[in-house]
Amino acid sequence: MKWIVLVALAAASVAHAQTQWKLATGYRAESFHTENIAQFARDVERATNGALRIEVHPNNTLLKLPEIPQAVQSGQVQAGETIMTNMVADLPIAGADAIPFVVGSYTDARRLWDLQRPLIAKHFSQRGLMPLYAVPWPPQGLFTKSPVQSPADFNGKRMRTYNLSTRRIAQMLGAEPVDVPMVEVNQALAGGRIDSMITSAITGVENQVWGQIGHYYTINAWFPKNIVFVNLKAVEALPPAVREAVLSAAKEAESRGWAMSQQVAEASTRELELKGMKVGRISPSFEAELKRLGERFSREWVQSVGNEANVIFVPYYFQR
Ligand code: PCA
Repeated sequence: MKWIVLVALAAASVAHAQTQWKLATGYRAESFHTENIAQFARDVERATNGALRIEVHPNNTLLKLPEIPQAVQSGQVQAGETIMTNMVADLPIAGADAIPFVVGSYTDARRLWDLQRPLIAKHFSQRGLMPLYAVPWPPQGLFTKSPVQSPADFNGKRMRTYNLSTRRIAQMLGAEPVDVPMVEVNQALAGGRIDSMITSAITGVENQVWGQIGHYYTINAWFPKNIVFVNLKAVEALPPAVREAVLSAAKEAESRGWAMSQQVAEASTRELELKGMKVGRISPSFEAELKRLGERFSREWVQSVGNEANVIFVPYYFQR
């Protein structure tokens, strides 16, 4: 009996020395974002000699993508990843990177993130969260079953959306928004539930959309970012050296992730073409119409955010 108690005590003290975090994401393990997270977790484990282990749960297995921020906030899991624009209802400033045609390159995306980050950190900390790093998806392009010439071609058609921001854009185009998680796009297409979508080339590749969708227009509409974050109390509970190791691995994950995104952007657009899709530009008149829609979206967004929008966009345009 005594032995059993001793063994149990020893096991408890080992468990105490090693902290285990669960990190939930809604994207597939093979997704470049998730591969980057897995590398981050390995880096943390190595740098801390196993004092902190981060267990990655991809593909909506532990939590569905939209539930992740709340679950990390409540401490149900210690860490998570979401697409920042998913948080726009609760945190309007997070929607800054889904405003169409504001960010046109990775350099712009970087400048936007540098300006956004302090505000995001402030709002996250008010919610008991801490951002670790953010990585953009490749630019958002337009996938359509049939060729499109103007917003009229979306009338009565169903457009796949992935959050509030994309839903509003679909409505502005006159399409019916249909929410489909990223990992179910292929099924939705096969089931005839969607006719078009705005997302990255890599999302088209991951879902092998070429069987169902013929056209990809490189409209470069926006560069949404995924953000990896952690429960503030969980960070504060770490010994200082371990905390430092997390922050330094996060910094590396951020620069590695941006490089991956850029590399993936080119490779996946080529891949769509290789699979026989028509990849190209939209007509200048359609582009002009889309830009007007973008401006309308941006006015609505600024109204929903208020003054903080200026904190980001005054310097963003001023430094250009
Ligand atoms: N892929 C994700 C989000 C943005 C992107 O490029 C999706 O389609 O859900």
